[in-house]
Amino acid sequence: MPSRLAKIIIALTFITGLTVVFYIISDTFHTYRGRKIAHIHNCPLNATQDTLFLHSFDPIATPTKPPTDKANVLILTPLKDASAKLPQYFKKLMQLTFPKDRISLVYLVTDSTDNTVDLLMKEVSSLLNNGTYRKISVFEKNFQYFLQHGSRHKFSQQVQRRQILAKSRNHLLFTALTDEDWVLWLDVDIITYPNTLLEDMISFDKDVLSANVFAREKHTNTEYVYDRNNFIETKESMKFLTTLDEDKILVEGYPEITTHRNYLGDLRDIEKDLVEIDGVGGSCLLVRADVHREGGIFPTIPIAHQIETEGFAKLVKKMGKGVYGLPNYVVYHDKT
Ligand SMILES: Nc1nc2c(ncn2[C@@H]2O[C@H](COP(=O)(O)OP(=O)(O)OP(=O)(O)O)[C@@H](O)[C@H]2O)c(=O)[nH]1
Ligand SMILES: [Mg+2]
Repeated sequence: MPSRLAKIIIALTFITGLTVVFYIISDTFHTYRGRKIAHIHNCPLNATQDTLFLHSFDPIATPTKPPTDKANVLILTPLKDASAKLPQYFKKLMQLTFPKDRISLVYLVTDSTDNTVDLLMKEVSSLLNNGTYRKISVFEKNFQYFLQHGSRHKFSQQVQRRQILAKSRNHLLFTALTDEDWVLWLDVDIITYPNTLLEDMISFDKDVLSANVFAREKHTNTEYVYDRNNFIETKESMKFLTTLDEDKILVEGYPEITTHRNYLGDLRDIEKDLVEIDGVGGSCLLVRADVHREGGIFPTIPIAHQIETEGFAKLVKKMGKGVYGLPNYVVYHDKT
């Protein structure tokens, strides 16, 4: 039988052993829990050695560039009172050579007083017989914005018209964009373009890229520059901008304002495939989808005196994105 002293020594040894084991377990557990909680609640933007471990919790994968032959494209077209233009738009769209199973098509119709929605549904149904698109969706929303007949091109209407168009583009974008790699903004009245439009524009691999938009006179077939929102600032235009009140909004193509800018349209036939530009139109505009995800939207209030698509260009340039135009890659706007 152990003596009383021996019993006390055995008991003390057992208790000390238990304490040490508990300490080791609790320290490990505490440290693990501490890290996990700290990482989840205080996730630093730039990973350091210490925090690399937490990135296994990050559900957003590091973007990797898909090869061109795997890229998915979202084609977005806002629509209003567009029934007269839809047949030609879809006829042309079906001729695109880009694989249909990597094309998503999404439409937003707002404040239409004609049968745009009905006709759109018919066109979309016949598209479904033409090949398997990745996704086709149609949305409708009303802003209660109705212009008087014939006043769409009036200078006095332009700021409000473009603000509503900016809202429409933003709603369309936020509703439509999921996992696509590229977004092509294509207006319903762009009636002629190469069938290889998507392959051609994607191959330049730019953040934002606009085609050169022209129109043809009906009788003479003479071509003229249509979209002056694809512009390039000059020394004079930059000086002019400094004279404006902060909230002044500029629009192009109106004799009421001389902005002193150069236009992509006037650079047609120069010996360059690509030029950097400062404003863009949305008629035929390819955007790397991450540019939108990172904050590239269509401003309804002026950014550097521009809203909607030109405001988008100003905004994304401030974000450090590259904005380019294709002087020799011409698409045609319907003669309105
Ligand atoms: N959802 C929506 N789409 C619109 C609205 N206004 C125009 N659109 C569409 O947006 C695209 C560009 O509009 P346009 O009216 O052609 O703009 P624009 O090219 O500056 O003007 P035009 O020179 O008259 O062609 C087209 O696909 C139109 O159908 C609007 O208020 N809401
Ligand atoms: Mg148009």
